[in-house]
Amino acid sequence: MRNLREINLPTNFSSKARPADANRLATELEQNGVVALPSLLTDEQLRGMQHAFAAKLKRLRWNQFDGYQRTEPYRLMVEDVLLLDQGFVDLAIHPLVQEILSRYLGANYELTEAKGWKSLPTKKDFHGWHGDMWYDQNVETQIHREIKLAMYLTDVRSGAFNVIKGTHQQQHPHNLKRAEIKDLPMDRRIELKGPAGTAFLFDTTVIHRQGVPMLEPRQAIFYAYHDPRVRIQDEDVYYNRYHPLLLNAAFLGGLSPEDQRVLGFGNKTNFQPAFTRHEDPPFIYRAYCASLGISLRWEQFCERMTARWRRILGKQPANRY
Ligand SMILES: O=C(O)CCC(=O)C(=O)O
Repeated sequence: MRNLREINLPTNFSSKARPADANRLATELEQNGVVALPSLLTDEQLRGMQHAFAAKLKRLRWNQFDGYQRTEPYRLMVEDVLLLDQGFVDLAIHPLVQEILSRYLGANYELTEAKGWKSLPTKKDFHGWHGDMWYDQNVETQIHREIKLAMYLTDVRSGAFNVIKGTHQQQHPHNLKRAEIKDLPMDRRIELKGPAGTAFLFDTTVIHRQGVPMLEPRQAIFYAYHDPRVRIQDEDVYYNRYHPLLLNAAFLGGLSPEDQRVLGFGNKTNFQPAFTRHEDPPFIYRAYCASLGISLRWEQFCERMTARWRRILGKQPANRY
């Protein structure tokens, strides 16, 4: 198996993208379906992102407590990371990333999803070889192009992103069956281990997966770029997966018209007015809501009782704030 060091990995780039670098990296992406990027952010930007991401991972999102979402056993999901820190936005519209993407995806691509997750240690093979399904394969005959930009926020020594070089743009993306996996050219497998800040681009039709085993927790972000005019598969419309990006006004200073276009400013193509999730929340959610109502009423009762006793005993109420 090849590893990250064996695919060209330049060490440092200024924030100005040189056309020759972009050409070389776009060519490698075209050939292999994956390309490792040079260091795109400063240490300070990376630290800001790690700090903000770790804060979201402190607790499960609930009521007024912001946090991660958990819908599967081995990953804690952090949605809409562009809200969290300037670095996440700077990465999304980095000049070198834009130069490569416009070569590979054409002029109409946008950033359509920006999220990340903490993968928990496990030996379980829960996320097998696949290409990412996103467009409606019932109506779209063409194999559409989508690129993901990935960046590790922790050092990754196990459970790294795995990819089979050169398998992109050959078939509509799907989860591979056992028989297909048997025929994969495993001599072209690359495992992208690397320190925090390691970034790479891949065509999401390339056969890829999270590596097993995952021996220590891994934090990473994955941004998806594609043409938002392509019809999305029903499942993703149902869950409103490719909703317009949620952004933080504090991080949107100094954007060029092209940055704004990439971030989808003013594009309502995939906006679903008054969207709410279609499925009913599980029983545990209703139990939480009921217990919240009871605990709020109990709190109010206790406050009233305390106030009454203070009046009886002639004491001033304690300042709560
Ligand atoms: O988490 C990983 O390493 C794999 C990510 C992946 O399969 C995906 O983003 O489609």
